[in-house]
Amino acid sequence: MTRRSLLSLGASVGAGLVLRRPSLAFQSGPAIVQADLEAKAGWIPLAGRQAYRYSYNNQVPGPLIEARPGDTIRIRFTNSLPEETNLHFHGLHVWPTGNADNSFVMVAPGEQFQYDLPLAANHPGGTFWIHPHMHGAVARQVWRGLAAPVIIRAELDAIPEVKAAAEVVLVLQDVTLGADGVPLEPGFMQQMAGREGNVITASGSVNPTIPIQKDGWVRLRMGMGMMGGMGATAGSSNSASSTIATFAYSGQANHVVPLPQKLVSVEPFPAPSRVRSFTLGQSMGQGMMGSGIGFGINGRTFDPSRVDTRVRLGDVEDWEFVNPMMMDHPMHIHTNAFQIIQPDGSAERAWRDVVLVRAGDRVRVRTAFQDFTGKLMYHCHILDHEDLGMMGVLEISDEA
Ligand SMILES: [Cu+2]
Repeated sequence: MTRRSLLSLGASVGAGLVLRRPSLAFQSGPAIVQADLEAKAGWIPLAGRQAYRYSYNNQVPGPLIEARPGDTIRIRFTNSLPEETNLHFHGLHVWPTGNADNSFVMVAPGEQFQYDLPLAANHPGGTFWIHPHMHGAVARQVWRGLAAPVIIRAELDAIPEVKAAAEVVLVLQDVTLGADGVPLEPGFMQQMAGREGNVITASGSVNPTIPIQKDGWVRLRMGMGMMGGMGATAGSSNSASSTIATFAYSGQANHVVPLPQKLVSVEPFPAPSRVRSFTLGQSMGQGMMGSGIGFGINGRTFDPSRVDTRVRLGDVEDWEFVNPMMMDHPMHIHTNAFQIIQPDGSAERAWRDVVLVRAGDRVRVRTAFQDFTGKLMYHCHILDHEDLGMMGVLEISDEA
């Protein structure tokens, strides 16, 4: 690669793609992290043309929200879309009720809603994201562009070797535009398979170039949009590869930093008090297509007025997702992270908020219903499947 091409590639980096290094200026006490988010429809450049998108603050993806344990995230949300929407805070361990991560809230067009999310002092660090959770419209709204990254900085970020790395947030999104620049809605068969776009962006750009220092470390944080493309097991584009982003050397690190010897420890849960089984499948009922066929869990299509699973605050349970279908389903549980039970019966020492359950397979996860009571959701994160009804309501209460 010539110097000239390197320079021109360097100039193509999207604004804000490379974050500053996590600074030490983080020693002050808890704060209120306040942001104004406006969901709106409009024309935004995408892959060299104008595209009709839904955005937060005219940006696709939306602005990064960054907080620390103990902080309160306060979002003054305005819905300027021509339809109802709301916000879900994917992966955060916060109240699922009131004006926190409450997926039952619906914000009408022209309305405002203030979200308040107090983060506990022991909230884990990580990369999370905001997306709408408007049942029946989630896939379309995310497809049109609604997603924003959230970073919680905690003990992992304080490890010197981690702190020394340059940090890059890659929000991965895909969409297919029609000739008029409006995102194309897929047909029913594509919804069954999980829609896949032919334009793939990383933090809003097609194949952006990310400068990295020679001998330096880069820490990638990725937020995945549709979670589609894992849906079909046959005849899909899974076998095709696409370049999502390109790294190019730019400068030299002053000195070589070693990899950290240890990251953060993840403690195993105590033994579960109960094992539940969730079978993923098609179900009769009020399918979104009006055909009477929907997707469901344990034979039931999502109904926001029904509680499917009742658990007790503080309990540890194993949940087994059974997938007899011919397609994969990445399963997501709101509010409480989980650990995957491995073939030898031990719990993986890692926190997850989504687990991929492959066609014909079953996966067991272990979770604890900690800190928060209320109703929340668990669902397939192929958003078309969620919209088709592969979602249930969990109620956590402090009674038996
Ligand atoms: Cu699914």
